[in-house]
Amino acid sequence: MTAAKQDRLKIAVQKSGRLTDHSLDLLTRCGLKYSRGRDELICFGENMPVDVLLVRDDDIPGLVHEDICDLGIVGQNIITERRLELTTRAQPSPFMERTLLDYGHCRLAFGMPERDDNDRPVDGQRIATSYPAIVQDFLVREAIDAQVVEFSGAVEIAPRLGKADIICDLVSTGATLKAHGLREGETVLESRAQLIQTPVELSADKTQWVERLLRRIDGVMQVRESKYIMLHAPRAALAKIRDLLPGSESPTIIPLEGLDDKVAIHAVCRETVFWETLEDLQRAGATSVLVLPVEKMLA
Ligand code: PRT
Ligand code: ZN
Repeated sequence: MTAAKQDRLKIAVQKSGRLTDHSLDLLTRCGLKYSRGRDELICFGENMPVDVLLVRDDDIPGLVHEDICDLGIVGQNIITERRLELTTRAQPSPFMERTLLDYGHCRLAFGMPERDDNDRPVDGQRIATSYPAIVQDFLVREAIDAQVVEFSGAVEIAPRLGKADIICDLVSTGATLKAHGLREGETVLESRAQLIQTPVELSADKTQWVERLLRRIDGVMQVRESKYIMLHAPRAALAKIRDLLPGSESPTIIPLEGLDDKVAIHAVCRETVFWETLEDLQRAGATSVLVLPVEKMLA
């Protein structure tokens, strides 16, 4: 392998699943242009020294822990499970947990049969889950004497099969639990996608690229919610209008030629701008209100 090749960053991303499109879109928005290898397992970065490995999500923490990949994008559910597993094997920091991303939201929660009045397991119950380490950790912390039954898939059917009393699984809308006659109980872990980094120290070049990528990721996430608002406002209503602008710290106030009692206000709003806000602004005296998308932002 040439030195140049060794210095390319390798990022592991889910090959095909709920995180795939979001993760590839994020990297594209960070400026990465790539071509897909013939085996469809590697995307070669064309304009940055960054290659993307497409793998099963469960393999990502291991690839990063073993320093086969420098970075990985995967759900906190899998990161936490793997971290707990490795920590019990005396590997205290198997990878560095870096930026939390704004997609892949779900929660790991208990699901109980309707007849069970509790929201969490009680002593003596059996819990079916694909997250044995997280559930075991919860039981120890809460001093509950229940038994974890590991299931690799279709956890929801375990109670009906008589294999468990309750389950602990990922929930997003709750429809799957409902369809299996289960009620959602206590949440054990809130999860979204996160970037993890190898525990091994990176070369200076790679470190620079990682930090650059992280700054761009922050920029992309800020931009998703952000809007640029322009409006005209009576000077007298300035304070009220500034208060109404969602998530904007210091708007730019510009005088208007020939109009002493009015100013133009330009502001970046870092929160969703709803129609209701625009109507409130109008009621406060704002006119010529324009809301524009923000394409790129570097803090
Ligand atoms: O093939 P590979 O192993 O890579 O994929 P996978 O099938 O293991 O994972 P995938 O693509 O289903 O999910 C990838 C990641 O998305 C998960 O690890 C979570 O971090 C995140 N995520 C977000 C979810 C959900 N939402 C989700 N709803 N992962 C799974 N689910 C499943 C859940 O297991 C249950 O079966 O959806 C069902 C519940 O959904 P609701 O909407 O009915 O509540
Ligand atoms: Zn998986």
